[in-house]
Amino acid sequence: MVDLSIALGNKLSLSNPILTASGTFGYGDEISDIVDIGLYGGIVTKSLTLKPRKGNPPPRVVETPCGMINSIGLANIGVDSFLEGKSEFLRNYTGKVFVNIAGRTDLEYCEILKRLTEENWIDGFEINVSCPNVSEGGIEFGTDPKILRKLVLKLRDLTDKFLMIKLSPNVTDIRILAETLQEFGADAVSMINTVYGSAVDINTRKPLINSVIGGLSGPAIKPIAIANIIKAYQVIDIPIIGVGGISSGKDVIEFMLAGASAVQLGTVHFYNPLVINEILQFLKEYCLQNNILSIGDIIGKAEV
Ligand code: RRO
Repeated sequence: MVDLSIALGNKLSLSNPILTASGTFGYGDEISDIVDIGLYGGIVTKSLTLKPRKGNPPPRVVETPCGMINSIGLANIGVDSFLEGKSEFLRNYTGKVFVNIAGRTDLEYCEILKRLTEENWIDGFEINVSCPNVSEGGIEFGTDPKILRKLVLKLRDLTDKFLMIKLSPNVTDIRILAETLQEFGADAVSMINTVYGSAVDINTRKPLINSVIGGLSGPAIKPIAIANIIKAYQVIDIPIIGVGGISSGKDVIEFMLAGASAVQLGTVHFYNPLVINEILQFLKEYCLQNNILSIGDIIGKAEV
């Protein structure tokens, strides 16, 4: 028997360390007839804003070597429709529910959190301060430690629920931001959001993505995620949730050795939606073969 459960600090635990990454799984219901979402430790919703958003004009997704670039532009149904239309489904979900929140201002982040924090079926929040694709309310919250501190303090005041903040790799030193989050009360840090990327059609000479620059995800960014996790693990004690190009059980082990307590699967869902089955099988076999009783024992054990 292998124990795949993971405690994320003292506020909550997961039945296994695998979550869905925001933006790749909608609100869980859309995909539930294809994937057994109960197999995940939890799901992270698409970012929610106060009002619904249509997002950026197409083309807003393009395939690249070992990855994809997106510029969705925070398309989402908005907090009211989320509460009306998705709560019944998510209330009956057996894993943990993390709602990802994005705002244009501190006030907007706070307003959304206030509306959601009383809902007993929501286990925690992922605060998106790292969207590369919007002109307001994206990455600027997550690149300046002073702005980040102000936001986290306000959000911490409003909820006792699990509060994780998703950081961008598009910064000089992620350690300073991770330390800021720990100091000002975050329960966890998720990293990394997508990496700035672009692509140009050599015949039309036009960018392959309408907004020209988008966010690169998929296996191409895995080494970037691992490097950032190794750096952050050296300076913080709160759990790190690893995300960025994970496509196999082997990748999950690598992220956990680097310092991640849990991980999120994103882009892999677009080409292998049933990957969770393979990953859980691999994790159990890896633990058995290496005499690991509890998978949590490997967190941060890379000899770096
Ligand atoms: O919606 C998006 O364009 C988007 C978001 Br909110 C994000 O956080 N990361 C990303 O790559 N795309």
